[in-house]
Amino acid sequence: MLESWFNSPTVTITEIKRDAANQTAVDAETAAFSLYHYDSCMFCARVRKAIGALSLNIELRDIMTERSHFRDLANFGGRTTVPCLRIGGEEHADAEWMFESADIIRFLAEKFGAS
Ligand SMILES: N[C@@H](CCC(=O)N[C@@H](CS)C(=O)NCC(=O)O)C(=O)O
Repeated sequence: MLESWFNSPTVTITEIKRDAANQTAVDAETAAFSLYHYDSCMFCARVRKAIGALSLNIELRDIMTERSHFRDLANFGGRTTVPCLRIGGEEHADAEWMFESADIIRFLAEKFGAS
């Protein structure tokens, strides 16, 4: 049952492979993203799976192993729930903090998935 939940997509994602030039362009865009997560969180695992399927290089920030990530999430994101996608902004205060695994997966699939 757990496996069927994990594999039940909130959106359908087709696995993406890009040529080098396109991957470099996407990498430049996702350089401004980071995913706050931890290993044993199932909601985080579902987002990590989508990130892998979309061939995205997004920095993973584990809030359990690095307490400064937990503090940043709480202080700037305003919640301590993971997963959370931090988007853009030179400073944490300027970033957008997107919560909810389904919203994050939908956002990434719409932006970087097969059109
Ligand atoms: N509906 C949320 C659920 C997220 C959730 O419950 N995350 C748990 C970890 S698996 C969490 O962060 N709990 C700690 C807290 O709520 O502060 C989603 O799909 O992202």
